[in-house]
Amino acid sequence: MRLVVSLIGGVLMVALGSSSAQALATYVYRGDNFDTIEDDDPPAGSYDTSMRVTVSITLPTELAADLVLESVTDQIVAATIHDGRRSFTDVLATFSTDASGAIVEWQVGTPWIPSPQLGGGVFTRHRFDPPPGTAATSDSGSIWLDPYSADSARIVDSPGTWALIPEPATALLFGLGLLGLAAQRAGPR
Ligand SMILES: [Ca+2]
Repeated sequence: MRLVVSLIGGVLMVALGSSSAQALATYVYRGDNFDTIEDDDPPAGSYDTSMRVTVSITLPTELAADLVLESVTDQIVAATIHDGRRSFTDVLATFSTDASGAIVEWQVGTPWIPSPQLGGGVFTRHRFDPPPGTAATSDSGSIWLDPYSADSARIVDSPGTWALIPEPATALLFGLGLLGLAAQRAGPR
């Protein structure tokens, strides 16, 4: 059994080594809670101040350094944007990054969904517009009916945070590889 575990671990380590160049990069956004709610009836239900915009975007590689409002929409491997009530997988994303590749500006959202169907969308934006240093920041979710009836939620001037998380499959392989190594070291001398 120990030998089998060691062999599996070794194979996984080799697989990890050969595929690391293609490791995916997933960026996760957590907005701050909405502070402004508008509620009509219809639509049924309401946003509330426990809700927020959250985003997950998986790209083929980590973002390059020093991007300036660069669209990555065409590179998205998988994405979800959620406003507390609805989730969407059709996502538009534009980023600026600093010298270390960290996200410093963004415009991320769903394409606008037109009325008279259940329309609306989700949006997070943190962007520095001229004059330099002037931040325009807002997160919002909305559900629209035609005509003139809408639920919406937003928070202004309170940007959330982005985090780069390990691609799950890669992390799993890495963990199994470490287990294999540990089993080898614990084996008979
Ligand atoms: Ca409502």
